[in-house]
Amino acid sequence: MQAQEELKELRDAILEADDERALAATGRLLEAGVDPRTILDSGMSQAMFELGERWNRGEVFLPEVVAAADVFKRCNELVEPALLAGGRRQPSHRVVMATVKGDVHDLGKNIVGAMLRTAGFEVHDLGKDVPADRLVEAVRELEPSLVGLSALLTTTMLQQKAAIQALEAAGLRQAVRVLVGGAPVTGQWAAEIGADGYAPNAPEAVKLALRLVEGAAPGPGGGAP
Ligand code: B12
Repeated sequence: MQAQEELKELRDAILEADDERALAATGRLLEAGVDPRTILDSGMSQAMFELGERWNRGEVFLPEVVAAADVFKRCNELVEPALLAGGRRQPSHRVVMATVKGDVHDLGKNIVGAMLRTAGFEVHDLGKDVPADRLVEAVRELEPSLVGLSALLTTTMLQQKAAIQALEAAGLRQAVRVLVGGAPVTGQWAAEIGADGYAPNAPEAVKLALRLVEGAAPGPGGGAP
């Protein structure tokens, strides 16, 4: 099978929440030497995007989405080691990633974290549904160069603002660059809440992160910006 057909097979299998087929397609794509980023972007993420469209049209319901997200995670377990194996491994800047409070969507955050790791960042993932005070605590302790905040709901986008305000209140805002992302997030929103940048997807997030830390020396605290 050609890579394009195999990617379609992967998308179809995720949409049908058929884990056996999805894992087999992922395995074949990796064996064929297809770039793991292509598998993530053109295969797995596209399937979730299509699923969202179907959800909007009322063609699928929550249980189907839960099942597909589960298959996505299992495929990601195969892809992530391949992604990391191809990445740069030198010590670099530290990043703290989190999905904000009230939000349990973590597939996109995980991809961004994995791609940052391949670009040489040291990523500390706080998980999902992370309250601002836990983020503040982690920033104080880990002294990262960057913070990445993911939000997938229009309601939880507000928590990105709350997190930035909490960093400000703790006197830590100047010490880190804050990146925001997630399907409903825009550059305009990022500017409005005083974030340092927004990226629409993982490859762009890596470019942005590299740009933001450019010129800052990596150090024990992950490099001060
Ligand atoms: C999968 C999914 C779920 C899964 C999540 C599983 C998981 N472990 O993540 C489950 C079933 C749990 C779920 C639950 C809900 N969901 Co939901 N979900 C989705 C769906 C279909 C796909 C999201 C996804 O994983 N996409 C694939 C990943 C790879 O893409 P991504 O997350 O956008 O990430 C990329 C970029 O955004 C960016 N990025 C992401 N984070 C970051 C961070 C930084 C710093 C940067 C720079 C970039 C970046 O890079 C990523 C990689 O390229 C979306 C539809 C959609 N179009 O987004 C709805 C969607 C987000 N959900 C929606 C809703 C309503 C819900 C529920 C409220 C449903 C309910 N009634 O319970 C709950 C909310 C639960 C909660 N409190 O969070 C709505 C949101 C509507 C809105 N405007 O607010 C959507 C849009 C679907 C719809 N009907 O329109 N959901």
